[in-house]
Order: sequence, then structure tokens, then C-alpha cells
Amino acid sequence: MTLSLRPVEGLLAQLPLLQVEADGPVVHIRLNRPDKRNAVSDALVRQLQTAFVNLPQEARVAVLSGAGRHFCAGLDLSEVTEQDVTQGIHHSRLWHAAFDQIQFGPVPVIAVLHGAVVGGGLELAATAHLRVAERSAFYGLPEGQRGIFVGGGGSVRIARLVGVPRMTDLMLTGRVFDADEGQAAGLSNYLVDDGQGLAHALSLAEKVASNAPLSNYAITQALPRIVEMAPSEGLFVEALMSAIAQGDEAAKQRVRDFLEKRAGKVGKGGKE
Ligand code: 1HE
Repeated sequence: MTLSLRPVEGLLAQLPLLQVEADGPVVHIRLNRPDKRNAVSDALVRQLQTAFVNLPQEARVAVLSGAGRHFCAGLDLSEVTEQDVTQGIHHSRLWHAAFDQIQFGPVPVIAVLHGAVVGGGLELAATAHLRVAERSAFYGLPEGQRGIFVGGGGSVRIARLVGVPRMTDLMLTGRVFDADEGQAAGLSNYLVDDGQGLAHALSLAEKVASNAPLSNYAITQALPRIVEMAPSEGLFVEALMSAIAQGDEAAKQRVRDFLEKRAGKVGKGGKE
């Protein structure tokens, strides 16, 4: 199926720093501040939060990308110079709330990465459940050079993606990973040619959207929590989650479809 994305109406159309379009279950949210390399101002954080709280009812998956030559240049540095310590804490907590809404919202999120994916831009990318990178993508955490620290959840999410030693290297030395190094480090799941990222993400989005919603919810919400639990608690929660998913009519129908030869085999796509 070829998607035909169209601008959404209503609240999501009134967020000037984002462009939101959709086709049925697939929503595409694009950071739309290319003149400032999609630097994340307070207004942009709030608009992201609003968008992910107010996804269309029929949304089953969201794709997140950036307009212009870069995904995101991170924190809008023009807004930090006057902040005192207390404001700095509230600022970081604002990002946490917005980014939690992306990671722990109702639908899986696929990010399309190109050009700069740096600082808070990498923290934003790390909220997604899947990442598709284009060859132009490069990754850095220049917080060390700017005299600050990650504040958008990076020490939790990026450290889990690439490990503390790699994150320490990026932050202490200002090292920049190119797209190949990012892929090898686990920053992207897919690496595609320049200009192909959105199409690739949209085709993944269609597959993800065709899964049973409760399976997707378990994968994106239960899995990252279970992995943080002690094994015994994790196994207990896994048993509950699997029973809940299995008890859903959508699961029963899918299993019947396979047993009655109406569903595709593993690795062979859909119905043969
Ligand atoms: C910005 C920002 C920004 C660009 N805040 N205004 N992030 C950084 O340290 C990254 C800083 N940015 C860069 O290194 C470069 O801009 C890029 C490599 C991303 C892109 O380079 P380029 O040549 O395409 O663009 P440019 O000419 O550097 O920037 C174009 C404009 O965007 C320019 O403004 P103009 O008014 O002079 O046109 C830049 O000032 C502006 N711009 N990046 C504000 N980040 C929750 S804690 C998170 C902590 C962090 O994220 S620290 C990392 C911050």
C-alpha cells in the first residue's frame, strides 16, 4: 500500500514548529524549524508534548523526522544563558515529561535521522522505538564542550542504547560518530541512502501498524520496563503481559489465521 499523507486538521495543525500529516494509522510529525537546524526551544518541547498527547484516535504508529538538512541540533542554546539553577532543573524536567510522552505514549515511534543528531537531538532520537538513519547522519554529545550536561533523558536512554563507555567518550572528548559508526554502536536500526529515510520509515510504519495494537503496546511499554526489573519480577510481569496479549481477540484471530493457512510464514511476508 502506498501512503498518501495529508496535513491533519484541528489542534495538531496549530503547532507552528511542527508539521503533522497522517494517513489512517500512520502519523508523521516533522520538526519544522530548519533555519535553526530544528534546535529545541521551550516552545518546541511543549509542542512535541502536545502533539504526542493529542495523536489522532486512529493513529497506530508515529514517524518523527526533521525538516531541512539536519534532524536536530539539540537544545536551543540561545535560551539557556539566563537560566539559574532552579530554572535549569524545571527545564530539564519539562524535557523529561515531553520525551516520556513520546517513549511511553500510545503508539510505537520511528525516527528518521539525517545530518546533525546532536545533544538534545540525540536525546530526542533515543525516545523513539526504532531509528532509521540516512548516510548523512552524524551523532555527537557536545554538552561537555558547552559546559553543560545532558538534560533530556540522555543519561538514561542514550546510555542504554550505546553503553556508558561510548557515551562517556562522546561527552568527554567531543567525538562524533558518522552514520556507520552510529549504526555499529546501536544508534540506528536501519541505515539507508540519503533521501530514503522517510520512505523506509513509512514502509516500516505500515508493517508496525498491521500488528495487533496490544502486541505493539507490550513491546514498547512492557519490554523496556521488564528489562529494568530483577529477573524474578521481570518474569512475573512477562507472564501477565503475555497472558493479557494472548487473551485479546486480535491475537486469537491471528493464531487461527496461521493454523488455517491464511497467514504468512516467518520471513515470507503476508498471506501467500
Ligand atoms: C542554533 C543551534 C542550537 C544551530 N541552538 N541555535 N547543540 C549544539 O551544540 C549544536 C550547535 N550547532 C551546530 O554545531 C551546527 O549548527 C550544526 C552542525 C547543527 C549545523 O551546522 P550548519 O552549518 O548547517 O548551521 P549553522 O550555520 O551553524 O546554524 C544555522 C543557524 O541555526 C544559526 O543561526 P543564525 O541566526 O546565525 O542563522 C545557528 O546559530 C542556529 N543554531 N544550532 C540555537 N543548538 C536538554 S539538554 C540538551 C543539551 C544539548 O543539546 S547541548 C548541544 C547543543
